Amino acid sequence: MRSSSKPQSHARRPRLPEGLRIYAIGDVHGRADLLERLFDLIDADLGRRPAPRALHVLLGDYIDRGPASRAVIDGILARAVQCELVTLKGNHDAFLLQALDDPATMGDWLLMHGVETLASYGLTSANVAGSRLSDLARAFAAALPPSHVDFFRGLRSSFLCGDFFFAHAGVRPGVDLARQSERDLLWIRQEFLRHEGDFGKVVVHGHTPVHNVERRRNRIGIDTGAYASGKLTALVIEGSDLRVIDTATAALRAA
Ligand SMILES: [Mn+2]
Repeated sequence: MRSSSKPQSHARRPRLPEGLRIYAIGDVHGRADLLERLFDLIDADLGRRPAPRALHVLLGDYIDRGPASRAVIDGILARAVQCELVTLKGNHDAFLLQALDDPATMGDWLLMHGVETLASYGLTSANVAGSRLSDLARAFAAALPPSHVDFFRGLRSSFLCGDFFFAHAGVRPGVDLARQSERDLLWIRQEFLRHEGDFGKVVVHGHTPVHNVERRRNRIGIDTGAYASGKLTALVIEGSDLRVIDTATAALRAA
C-alpha cells in the first residue's frame, strides 16, 4: 500500500521510453583516437547487454584543439552506417559553418583553435602562410569533402527524448525548452550551470569540462575534457538507469 507521506525524494525518476538505450557522447575536439576507442567500448557494452534499440547522441564540438578533426568526422560518418546517431552542434562546429558561409569570419574561427582543424584537412602553415583569411576560408571550403559539408549542415541544436533534453552547452533558465535560442544552446555557461531549479527535463550537456560526470538533479555534464585529459565519456541512459563508460578507465560504473 502506498503511503501518503511518501517523501519527495521518492518521486518518479527521469526516464527514457521503454526499450530505448541512449549513449550520449561528450566533446571530442579532434581526438579521433578516443572516439574510436569509445565506439569499441560501446560495442562491447552492446555485446554484453543487447538493447532493443540503441541511439548515439553526440553533443557536439567534434573539431578544433585536437589533431584529427577530419578523422573524427570520417569516424562519425562510418559509425552512422551501422548505428542510429543524433548529432548535435557545438559552438566550434558553428564557427566552421560560419566560415563556410561567410569567409570574412575566418579569423573568429582561428581564434577558437580552428588552425588544427584546417591542418587536418591538409591546410598547413606551409600552404596557408601569407594567405588572406578569406582566401584561407575558400581553400578550406574546397578541401572539405561534400559528405563533411552535409554532416556539418545537418547538425541539430537540441534533441528531446523522454525526460531528457540534450544540447551542447545547456539551456537558459526561465525559457521554455522549445523556445531556446541556438546561441544559448551552444554557448551558455554560468547562468545555466549555477541554476538549481527545474528545467522541465534533465539537461544532458557538454561544453564545460569537468573531471568526472557531473550529475545534478536538473542536469548532467559529460564533457570530461577529452582533448587534454584523454578521457572521452559516454553517459548510458536506459529506463531510469544511468551508467558511465569512458576511455580513461575503460570500465563501467554507476553514474
Ligand atoms: Mn563547446
